Amino acid sequence: MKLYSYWRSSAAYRVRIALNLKGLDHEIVPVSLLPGVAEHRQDDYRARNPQMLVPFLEDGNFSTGQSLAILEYLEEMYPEPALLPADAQQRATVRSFCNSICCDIHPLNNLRVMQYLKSELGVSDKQFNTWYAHWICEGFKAAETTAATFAAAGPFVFGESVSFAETCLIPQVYNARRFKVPLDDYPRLVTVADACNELETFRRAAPEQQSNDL
Ligand SMILES: N[C@@H](CCC(=O)N[C@@H](CS)C(=O)NCC(=O)O)C(=O)O
Repeated sequence: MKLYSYWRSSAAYRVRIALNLKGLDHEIVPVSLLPGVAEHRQDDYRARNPQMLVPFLEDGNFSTGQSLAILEYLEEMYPEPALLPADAQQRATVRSFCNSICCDIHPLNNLRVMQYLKSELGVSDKQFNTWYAHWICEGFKAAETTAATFAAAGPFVFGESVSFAETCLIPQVYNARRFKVPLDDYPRLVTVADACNELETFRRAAPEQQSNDL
């Protein structure tokens, strides 16, 4: 299995965590998103993934982009250990939590949005940081409320076991810290993130553990 990934990509980080949790053999293929390099916009990569984004997974003859689609694919193809609960209603709750991060926070803050705001609309770094923090806080307020509701159930967002919830949350907390967004109002999210970051499977997926010379 090959995962096309960029060290600082939080969407790729989600999949790196899931691959480690499931213990799946894989090769990480670095794709530089750096302005001026932008391998993801070059013909080779575009031929592979017309969406021109990372992550992108190849598993034998099959390939797909979009981190949530990749997570669902891995769960269906390689069900053990399960990263979704057996119960349909609990699965919907986990997916709802993940979508709030992956669909309602991350897309507003990703690289091409940042580049468009800065270069096309002339937004300053300071204004951009305000924008960035705003969307994280909007999403984290809701995520914190949900996570606090389940806090008694175990060390992770939804109980005793890690699920897709942590594969999505931990990279978003990483981004928040990278952009110095204060996290004091989200104690449960921080507690879960810190607990996950102690685990070897999460540590190996962290940006600092990737090839970051690109
Ligand atoms: N919805 C996509 C988002 C992927 C995404 O935005 N990836 C970023 C890195 S985190 C990217 O490739 N950005 C390149 C760009 O914005 O030009 C997913 O979940 O995989």
